Amino acid sequence: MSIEVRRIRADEWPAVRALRLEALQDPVASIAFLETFEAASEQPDNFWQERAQNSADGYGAGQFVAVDGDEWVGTVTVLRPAIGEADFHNGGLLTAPQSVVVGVYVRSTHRGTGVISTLLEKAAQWAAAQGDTRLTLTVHVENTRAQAVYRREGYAMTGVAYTDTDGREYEMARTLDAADALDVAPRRILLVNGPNLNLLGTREPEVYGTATLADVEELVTAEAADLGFDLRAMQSNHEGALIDAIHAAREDCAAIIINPGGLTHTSVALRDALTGVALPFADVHISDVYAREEFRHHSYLTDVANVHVVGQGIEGYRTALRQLATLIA
Ligand code: CA2
Repeated sequence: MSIEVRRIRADEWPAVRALRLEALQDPVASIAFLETFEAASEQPDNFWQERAQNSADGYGAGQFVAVDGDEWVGTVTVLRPAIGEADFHNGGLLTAPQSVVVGVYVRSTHRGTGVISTLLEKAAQWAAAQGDTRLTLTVHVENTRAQAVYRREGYAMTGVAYTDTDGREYEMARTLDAADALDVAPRRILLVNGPNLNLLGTREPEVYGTATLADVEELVTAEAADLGFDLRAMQSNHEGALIDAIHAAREDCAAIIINPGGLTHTSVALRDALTGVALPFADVHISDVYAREEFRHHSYLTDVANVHVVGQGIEGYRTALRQLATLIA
């Protein structure tokens, strides 16, 4: 049996709903859930679409599924309430980053096969990769089988108990450290080129040279491969699209190389996106901006960039990548 555990995609919401409804009808598993089959089955499509969307992308929540062939046989979701948000177990506000495991389910045909262990491991890796240091869950006091599974997976009773609609629940927790994230440490780099860089090689060769954007992407892809990294390249003339790509990199990239084009000199939003995702990044400029007009001397990125390269033509991307690679190797 070869089981793959992976994060769901947003367009898989019908399968998310089907598995959830299956879990809620399972007399053994349903004890673990805080909603009823009846209530869940009445939810409209957009409820499931939103739920899948929220846990398919970004770093606020992640839902993972165990897939056997093309059948979904298990799932786990990790919720990551932000610091300052309500701590839904302890009342009060969260004061430290921590993730909460919810919605654990393995289809009866696959129980006792190690699927739960792989799912929980994936949950822990993902949470650790987001920088969380503690993973908690709650388990029904009568669900001794699940308690034993969680104990085997490194969770211990915290001594905290709650009473909710289903009765009494114990809280269990495990700590996470950087080593937990190692297996999922991405070996991918995002290359971002901003407005007008699609015109490279077509105009102003005296400033930007004759190489095209495709040449840049090819050069960086080859250099990244030599250094053991995959490269994802994107270019956009739209600030929001660049910001979305930067946010998405949080999910699966180790670092970012960016030439923000003219936005270098104007965009606080781009600066906030780059500092927000907290990935190491290189700020690259083909021309020597300091030898050009005064307005190109100021950058919103230089002081927060890990690597800053100017005036080396498109070779500057290679320089930036090599320097960046030393920081993430
Ligand atoms: O030197 C760089 O790489 C720049 O980031 C390029 C930006 C410029 O606004 C920055 O000050 C410095 C402009 C990119 C426009 O690229 C073109 C390429 C060929 C033809 C026309 C524009």
